[in-house]
Amino acid sequence: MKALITVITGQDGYYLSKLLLEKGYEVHGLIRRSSSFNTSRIEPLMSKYESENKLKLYYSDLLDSSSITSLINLIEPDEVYNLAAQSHVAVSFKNPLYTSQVGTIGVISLLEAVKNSSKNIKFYQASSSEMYGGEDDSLLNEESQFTPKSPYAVSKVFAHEMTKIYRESYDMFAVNGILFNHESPHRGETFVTRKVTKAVGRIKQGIQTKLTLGNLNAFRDWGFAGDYVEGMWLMMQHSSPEDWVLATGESITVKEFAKKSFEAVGLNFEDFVITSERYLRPNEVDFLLGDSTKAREKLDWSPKTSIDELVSIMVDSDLNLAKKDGKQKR
Ligand code: NAP
Ligand code: G4F
Repeated sequence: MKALITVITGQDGYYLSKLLLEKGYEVHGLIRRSSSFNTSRIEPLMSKYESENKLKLYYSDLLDSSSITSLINLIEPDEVYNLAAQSHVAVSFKNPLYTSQVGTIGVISLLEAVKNSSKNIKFYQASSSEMYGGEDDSLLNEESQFTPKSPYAVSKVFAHEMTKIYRESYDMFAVNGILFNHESPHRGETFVTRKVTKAVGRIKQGIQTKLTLGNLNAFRDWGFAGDYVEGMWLMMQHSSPEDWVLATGESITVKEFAKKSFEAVGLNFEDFVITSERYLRPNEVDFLLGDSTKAREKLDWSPKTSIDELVSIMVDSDLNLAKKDGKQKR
């Protein structure tokens, strides 16, 4: 089996490519040109699988439709996983055009290339719980209404609906995975969980003194990214193409996540966390709680990692990184 992952260098790109390589797939991954190295997450996979020709990397960009079409025709993958997005909600308010271009035109380029291929290719679109808008404390499933609150969320609704249109119009195996927040030691450092656990490690090691956050009262349903990529793969193996929610079914506030993280190293959250308007958003998603009954029943998928285990995995990893950093500085 051949999979194409657009793109492979992000958090989910790492966990998904690892899963597929371990399953014996040939993995083809898009990377973007950057002025500095951007493959740090996948380097362990590159050293293990590139020499066996099981992992192949290609420079591209979702906005370069000619390159996307050429690569689909060259690789002829069995499955395409579209993970590419300007995925930071706060940044999407600052860069609405770019966020929207990648999330709309970029996704159509990919859908067109898949549709026009002579091969029957399955397509996965990374949809998001952010599309719901989180206006009240209801449990959200595949039937719940979307009320997007950011340029990011609007572009995800567009891509979600377009994926459905291609599925219904052209009989394509095209699925939307509506994933609630999922985190890991490989999470980008500007998302709140990783920002917290990185700071906890550094404060514990004496190389940082304070942590500045924004809204502490937002609720999120946080799971572990390693569990969620298994759900993505299961959706692609199901007998029919459908839309699926992946979530833990538990929601806690940013404040509770931060408290747990500081407690994990014996520190008190109140002694270190301050808040600043700088990190508030023009429009906030207050409450997200997912109901993944459909995936549990029809895909036999369930999250294996509890919120306390997730905190522990992330804090341990960031504490180790801070120890190394501290040694280098001495
Ligand atoms: P991530 O680490 O930010 O990865 C997103 C990837 O998109 C990055 O590798 C980035 O490339 C790439 N990208 C950005 N602009 C691009 C462009 N113009 N062309 C091609 N690639 C581009 O995010 P993630 O957490 O792994 O999330 C993966 C996908 O799932 C994203 O679409 C995200 O919106 C969606 N999602 C995530 C969550 C979550 O909680 N993690 C929940 C629901 C949905 P670089 O590596 O070069 O920057
Ligand atoms: O970690 P966040 O930036 O994630 P957010 O906005 O929920 O989006 C993530 O999950 C979505 C799925 O629902 C994905 F689609 C999306 O791509 C991304 O992966 O913020 C979480 C909450 C927000 O309410 C934010 O206002 O934390 C709050 N927050 C408080 N202080 C902060 C901070 N967020 C960030 N990034 N940085 C802060 O200092």
